[in-house]
Amino acid sequence: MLIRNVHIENAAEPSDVRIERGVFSEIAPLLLPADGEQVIDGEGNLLLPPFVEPHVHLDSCLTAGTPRWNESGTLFEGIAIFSEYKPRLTPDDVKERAMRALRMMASHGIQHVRGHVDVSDPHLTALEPLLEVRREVADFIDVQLVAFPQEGILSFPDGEALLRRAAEAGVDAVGGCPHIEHTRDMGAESVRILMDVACDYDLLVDVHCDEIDDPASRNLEVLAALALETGLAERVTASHTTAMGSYPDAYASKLIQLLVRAQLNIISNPLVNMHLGGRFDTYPKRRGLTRVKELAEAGVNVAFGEDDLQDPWHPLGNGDMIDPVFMGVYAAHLTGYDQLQDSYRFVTHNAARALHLQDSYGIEVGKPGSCVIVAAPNFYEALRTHAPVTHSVRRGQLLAVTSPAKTKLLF
Ligand code: 17E
Ligand code: FE2
Repeated sequence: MLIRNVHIENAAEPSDVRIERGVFSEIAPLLLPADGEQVIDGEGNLLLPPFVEPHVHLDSCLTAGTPRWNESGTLFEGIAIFSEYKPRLTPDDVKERAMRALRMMASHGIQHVRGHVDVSDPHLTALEPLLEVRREVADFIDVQLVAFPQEGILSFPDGEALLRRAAEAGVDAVGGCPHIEHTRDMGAESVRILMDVACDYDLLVDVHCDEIDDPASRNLEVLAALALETGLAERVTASHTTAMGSYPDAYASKLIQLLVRAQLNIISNPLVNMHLGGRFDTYPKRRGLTRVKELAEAGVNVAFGEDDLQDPWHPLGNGDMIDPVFMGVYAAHLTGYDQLQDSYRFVTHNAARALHLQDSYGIEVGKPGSCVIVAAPNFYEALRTHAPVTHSVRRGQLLAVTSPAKTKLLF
């Protein structure tokens, strides 16, 4: 396959890109098509590596309104509603919704997903169907699954045993929810337990950590200290960490240094954090986000996720990574020109790094020939115009094509 006339990752000059046997084989200013070679005209548009959705809940997606809508907009009402939904979960229901959500994501150029599966369920109903989905979608999307103890490891009956059962069943990563545990001590202990499980099963770690507007919620320091101590380091991710938006500056500064040393990844979910955060404030009202800009400037790897597509924690969401970036650059004050141009990294390279995909990810000769064409000459324009992904190519195969909408002014 030959992709002609594309600007690779905001490059000023256009290039041509060849993919052979599923791998990028040539990148040059001008390449001529071989006999019978499939040619895609990039029309001077932007070529990026595929979008990566590093944080989404595949078991709850597309359930919004059942059994009821989250009217308070709090994390806690969301948890209560999904716990009411859990008895209705069936393998078919989980599979059908997850499949539909993954196809939506694929239509927007996402080719890698990290999905959380709630294991605060004595029957682990959602786990087996999602393991099946992971296998069934492998040709169009890579899925990692995280065992996520939504209602706690110590505060939910048999929480640790359920986590270990999920690890045994073949998840890719171990999660936690320490700020939801009954006490601070239990929160810290839950982090120790989940790190033990990760070490025992040689898994990645991705913890819903300190997702609360409470400056006293400080489980991230425990996670980072253990990441350093165990050597799991860059295999560890903390998601949300919204309490950091409420920490005093002196403490935040000390913590950020620890995160840098521990090589921890941070995943922020700007849409859902803005939606759920600040709900207990009158005025001034907090934004609900972690310190995205300060973390990134200090050298911490920060990625953005969408978190939810139409479920008790997010009434909207459609699997388009432009949305969390758009919200994120406003909420985190990353609206300088270069910051806007570079912001695609939150949902491409940075997210790939959090998912440990580096070796197989990126537009470079010798790497898997996977990429997306976005209908804009650079990412600044893509963000401004909410440009669609016109082509999603995976290992040299065209997966999805979208025609941009055209408006004719009738005056
Ligand atoms: N569960 C949780 O604890 N936090 C979230 N943001 C979601 C589910 C979506
Ligand atoms: Fe989440």
